[in-house]
Parts: sequence; structure tokens; C-alpha cells
Amino acid sequence: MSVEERPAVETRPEWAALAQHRDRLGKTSLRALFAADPGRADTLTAEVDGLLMDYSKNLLDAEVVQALVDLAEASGVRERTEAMFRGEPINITEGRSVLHVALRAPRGTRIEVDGADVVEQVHEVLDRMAAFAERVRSGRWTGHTGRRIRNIVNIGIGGSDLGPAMATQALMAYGDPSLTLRFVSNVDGADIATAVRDLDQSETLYIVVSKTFTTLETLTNARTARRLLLEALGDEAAVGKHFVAVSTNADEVRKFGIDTDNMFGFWDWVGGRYSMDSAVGLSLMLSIGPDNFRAMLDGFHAMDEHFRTAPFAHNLPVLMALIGIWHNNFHGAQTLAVLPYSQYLARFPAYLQQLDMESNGKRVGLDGRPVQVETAPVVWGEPGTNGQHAFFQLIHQGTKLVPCDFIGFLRPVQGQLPDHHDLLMANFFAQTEALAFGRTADEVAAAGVPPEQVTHRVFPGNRPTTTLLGQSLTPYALGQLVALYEHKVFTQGVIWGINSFDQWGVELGKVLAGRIADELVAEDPPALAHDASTNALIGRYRKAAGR
Ligand code: G6Q
Repeated sequence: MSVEERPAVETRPEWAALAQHRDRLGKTSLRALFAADPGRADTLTAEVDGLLMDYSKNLLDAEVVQALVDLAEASGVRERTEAMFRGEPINITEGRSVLHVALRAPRGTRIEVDGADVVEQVHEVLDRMAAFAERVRSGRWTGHTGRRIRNIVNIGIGGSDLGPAMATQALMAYGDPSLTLRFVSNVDGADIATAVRDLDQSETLYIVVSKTFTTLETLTNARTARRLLLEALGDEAAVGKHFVAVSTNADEVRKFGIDTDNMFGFWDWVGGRYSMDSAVGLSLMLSIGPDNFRAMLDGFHAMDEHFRTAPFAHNLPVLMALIGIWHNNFHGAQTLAVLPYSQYLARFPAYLQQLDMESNGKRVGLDGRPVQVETAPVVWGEPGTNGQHAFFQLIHQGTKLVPCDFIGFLRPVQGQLPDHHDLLMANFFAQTEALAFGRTADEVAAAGVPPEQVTHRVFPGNRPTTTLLGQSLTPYALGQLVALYEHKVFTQGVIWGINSFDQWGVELGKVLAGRIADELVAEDPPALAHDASTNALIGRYRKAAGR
């Protein structure tokens, strides 16, 4: 039975079984669960390739895990995974294959779309990117005036920005320190203005990244960048040395005035939010070099293989997806906090926000009918320990259930400042312990707290956390981590029966903004046909601009 034809998830016996398990565990606490089973931490831990996932501090036991695994088996996760890896058009609303896994498939692997081997195409582009990156990094590719390129400005938005921006920061320690990397996404002129104000245009390379090459924000920023370059260098011919494009749309790239010899392609079977390991990652490759980029791809691929082959009970992405479903669908959790204890991963929560919420923020199933269960959680987060001094209060003692992913590493990047790392990780371990076990009234009173203050200082505990503990934040580890979350999101999408690979909500924004942009600048007052509120706001804006 195809996934589209499966009965809705909430009608399956496996779903009902999970509801029973929730009732069975009732008010059981994590304290009680740990006391009853000394082997719990071992049983509820999975590891692959140096990345450990301890999920024992969640509100579940081995029976729940088995019931969740049964749900995944019954939901067609295996079949759907195979269909994705085979290149079948599982993105049914856009009629596309979903093959980000091909972006990191080793040379020589064969995956076909419409009879053509896409892995070979992937490696052709990777080789061109590597050759270009080597030329820029070695100084053989110079700017128009012969000066070495020292600044790289990535212009893109959404999937054409968040991935390379997140990863460039994550792997900054592996980056060439003589290169300055900037990321411009917002159409607010403040973004490009502040990004380039201290850059010498004659040493600056702009990478315009846009799958469609029609996105308003990106093209506006790219035009401004070209104007600034020409103002500084005064010669149209400079564009060829200072602009390259990453796109699937050669015609639009040409129209913009970028030579397609300086274009790095990708394909419609790569979704924007799944594209950081394609040519979209060119800025990252320029920063860390082709070898480190390939090491990252190896990490991605290793996780792909693990996801594809490991039994569900030991499969990190599947387990993570199922734990999310347990909290989201059986405990009413509305959000997921992602808390990397790594300043390098400061943008990782923002990256995951798009990956998860744009993929699974859907309310209609593959069969076109409204889904009857909760889908994607609100994903958010900040690096620890900063979050501890801000919003952790609510997670510890608030009224909401906020499941958290804690992400940390055994060793600091390249051995940097190990004394800092010890303190960072002390906080990391302390927080998950406190969230799980809390502090009872007796414990608070025993610490000498005056009786009238005891309730204020009680920590209820039972706040679920999953700990991801890697070796060190290497390019390989980053690849593993991103692929882990990609496949988690995929697995949840399959179980909820939704298409994780379209984004009609994003498309809507692109259409609406275009119409109002014309109305804001029209010479004659336009006939506004919006609602009364929007008409009045547009009118006020026009008046302020003297129109
Ligand atoms: C990603 C989304 C979206 C997209 C941007 C930029 O999955 O579709 O974030 O990446 O809207 O689109 P372009 O790359 O086409 O400019």
C-alpha cells in the first residue's frame, strides 16, 4: 500500500497503543523511572560513528520505544525512504524527486532521474567548485584590478542563505582567516549596507545564490551590489571577476549579466532548505577549502547510510523523530528547543527552524485532506550557556512543556581553550540533570530555605531532554548532525502523512509582496483593493513618502 493510500495515522492501532502507554505511564516521574531501572541510561542510548544520543531523560520506557518503532514500521517509513533514495517523485505537489542524499553520494554511485545519473552531475559541479575555490584561495583568481580576493559576500535568502551562513560559522575554526565572509539576505537595505561598508570592492567577490534567480530580495541585493562595485571600479567588465552565481536557472543568470561560465548549477530535485551541501555551499567551500567540504559530505553520507540501513530501534534519525512525535502528539508539546552548547553552532537553531517548520508546517495530508493530528512543532533555541541566563526559567519552572535537544561535544574545536570547555560542558550536563529530576520540597527545605519560600524554589523536574554528544565539531560531525535532522524531519513527515518538500506558504509571500511593492511606488494613487486595515496602512506609507 502506498503512503498516500494508508489510513490516517490517528486511526491506526499503533496510534491507539501509544495513547494507552501514555495513560499507563500517567504520573510516573523520571525519578521513578530511573530508580526502577538501573540500566535505563544504557538501554535508552544509541550511537553511530562517534555521535551518541542519550534519550533516557524523556518521559518514556522501553515499551514506549517499541510502540513508537511499531508506528514507524506501520507508517511506511522504510518504503518511503527507499522511494526517496531511488529518486521517485515523492514531492507530489511539485512532481519532483527529493534527492539531497545524491549530493553526498560517493563518486561512482548511481542514482537516476529520468534515465540520467545524477551522482555524476553532482561530482562534475563539485569538481568545478573545488577548482574555483582553489583559484580564489590561492590568489590565482584576482579581482578586476588584479588584487587578491579577500572578501566573499553571499547574497541569497532562506534556503540560499541559512545553510551556508550556519555552516560557515559552525566551521569558522577550519576557515581561512585571511578571508572575510559576509551573508546578505534581507531586502532591508541595512543588511547589504552594513555587510559591505568596510569592504574594499576591488577585493570582494559576490556569490549570488538563488535556485529560481527570481527572488525579489536576492535580486534587489544583487543589483545593489553590482551598482556599488561599478561605482567603485568604474568598468562594466569588472562584473565578470566579482560576480558568480549559484542557480538552477541559467537563463535568468544570463539576463542578470553574469557569465554562465561563472555559474554553478544545481537541480530541481534539491529543495532550498536541503541544499547547503550543493553548490549553494560555495561560500562555505571558499572558507574551509574543498577537502574540509568533502569531509563534511562524508559525514552527511555516513548518516544517510545509517538512516537507510539501521534497524529503527537503533536508528538515530528515526528515534529522534519518534521522540518528537511522542511529545508533540501524545503530550501536547507545542515547541522544540534546540540548545547547542557550542558558540560555533549559534545559527543552528535558525537553520533547523526552516528545515523543520517549512518542511512539516503543513495541515493537509498527501491525500489532500486536512490532517487530524498536530504536525511540526515551533522550533527555536539559542546556544548554551546564554539561554540559561534568559529563557531557561520557563523551561524549568513554567507551565509549558518544552522538550529540548541538548547538543554538545566531548572536546573543544581544535583543542581551543579547554578550561572554557570544561565549564561549558559542566553546565550542559547540569541542565539536563536538573530538568529531569528537579528539586523536591523536602530537598529545598533541607537546604535551609524558609518554609514560606519553599514552593517558589521547587523544581518539578520531568522536563524531557535528549542529549546529543559528539566527539568534536569537525566538518564531518557537522555533516552528520545536519543529515540527522534532515532525516528526522522526513520521518515525521511520513508518519503524519504530509509532503515535507513543498512550501506554498513561502510562495504566497513572494506573490503578495510583488503586488504591494507596485502600489507603494505608483505615481497616481492606486485603487487599493485590500481590506480596510491594509489599505489604510499602505495609504499612510505613501503619504509619508510624499506620494
Ligand atoms: C526553501 C524555500 C525558500 C527558498 C528561498 C530562496 O526550501 O523554498 O527558503 O530557499 O525562498 O529561493 P531562491 O533560492 O529561489 O532564491
